[in-house]
Amino acid sequence: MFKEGTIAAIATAQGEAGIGIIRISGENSLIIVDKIFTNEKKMRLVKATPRKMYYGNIVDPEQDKVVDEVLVVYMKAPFTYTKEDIIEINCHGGIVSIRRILELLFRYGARAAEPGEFTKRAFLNGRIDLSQAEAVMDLVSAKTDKGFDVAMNQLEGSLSIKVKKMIEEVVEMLAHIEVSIDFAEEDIDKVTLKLLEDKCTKVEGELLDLIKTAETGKIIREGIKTVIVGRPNVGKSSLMNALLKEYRAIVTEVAGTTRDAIEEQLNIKGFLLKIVDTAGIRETENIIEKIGIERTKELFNKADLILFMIDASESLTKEDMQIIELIKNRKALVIINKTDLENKIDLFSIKDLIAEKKIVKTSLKEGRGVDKIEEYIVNMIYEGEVKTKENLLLTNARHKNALECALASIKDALESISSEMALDFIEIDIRIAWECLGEVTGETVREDIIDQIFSNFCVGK
Ligand SMILES: Nc1nc2c(ncn2[C@@H]2O[C@H](COP(=O)(O)OP(=O)(O)OP(=O)(O)O)[C@@H](O)[C@H]2O)c(=O)[nH]1
Ligand SMILES: [Mg+2]
Repeated sequence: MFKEGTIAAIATAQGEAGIGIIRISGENSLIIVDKIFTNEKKMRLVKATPRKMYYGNIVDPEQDKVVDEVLVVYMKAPFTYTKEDIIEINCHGGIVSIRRILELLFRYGARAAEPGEFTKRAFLNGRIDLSQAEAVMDLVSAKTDKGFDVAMNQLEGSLSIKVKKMIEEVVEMLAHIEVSIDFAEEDIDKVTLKLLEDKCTKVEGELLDLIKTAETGKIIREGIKTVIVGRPNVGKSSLMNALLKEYRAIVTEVAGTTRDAIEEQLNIKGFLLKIVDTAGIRETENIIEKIGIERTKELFNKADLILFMIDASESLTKEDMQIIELIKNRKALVIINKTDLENKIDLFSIKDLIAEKKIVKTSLKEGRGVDKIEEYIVNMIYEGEVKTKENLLLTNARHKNALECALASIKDALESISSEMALDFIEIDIRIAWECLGEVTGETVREDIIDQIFSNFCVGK
């Protein structure tokens, strides 16, 4: 799990830029960079004062050639991101300078950092726990303010503190049970079933509160996957364009205009919406259109939200009925478009068909109703949200699974308690709850899982 060595990688984004930063971490950082750094005073970097920036050149000693003009800063272990010695080289942005400096670093003993290896070291060296390390990745990839704020909160330890408190409560129970079993004969304050029941009920409540936030949390982190579906020509692409406020998808009066799915991301009042405009669903012999419709069906199955559009100027068709059948158990909004034309739709019969689903009427031609759709989406997100003062939301499926596993074990324990089982029996359930909770912070998580989590990071983070 822990790979030795001094690692180096570009820490800034690749491409043309004012500066690029190369980060080096590990016990040989100073020795390695000292070999390729020089300045007017012929200073030795091994004598550098920590956290002070030094101006100079990176040189290729074999060719006695200046590679780039740089600023170098040394940060001394353990007060660094990884708790190891770190050096950052600020060079000119652009791929050539960075590549050349990295090659020199590799020549003199560093190796290329794996994805997420800096943050992994911060975790393995005990500076942050696993949920905080995961928050680092969320911060970097956040697309909205809300997503960033929630990740920042997690990095600061809001989730860790909460979970650690539950771990403490669980460990306390385990210790009390063990003492009571081991010293059954002695006159000590033994655990009672009542006491265990109270404590387990408390933890159960805390777990439930946290798990409740997961739905909103997922949406904030990953965005809402939304698809626009409907028959050809009802105005799906027109809606896509209206939401994006740009002419993105081709709109024509020809049925079957959109053949391939068009995916875009947009920000609705701080929330990320991943929206797909699809090929209209109908029977067709056209091979391209057929493939497009198959795609639509796939996207439909994966969506968090379906925007189902019908045409007010035509009565419902067989295709409409098929889609109505498909959205029955899904989160969906029904959009009746083209309300500027003569109405051919019987609203009452539709209401019967779609039961409790909301309906919004639009005329995209006249620009009416799009704000209602946006409002519906934002309300839908807030519906699931438990109001928390702090931005503490479960955004990560891994955390949610671990907490659900802890909850199930606590429920088992409560059941054993109510049927007055032996203490060692109850202890087993509580121990499993402890293991599940520890997966969130990384205390009890398996090595291969840790490796897998960090492999999703970007290089240099
Ligand atoms: N009268 C009227 N026409 C509309 C409205 N919305 C869209 N249209 C027109 O309807 C036609 C089809 O619109 P699109 O947005 O291409 O429809 P689509 O559902 O994407 O169609 P396909 O890609 O073929 O499945 C175009 O000529 C639009 O200008 C509306 O509210 N009222
Ligand atoms: Mg279209």
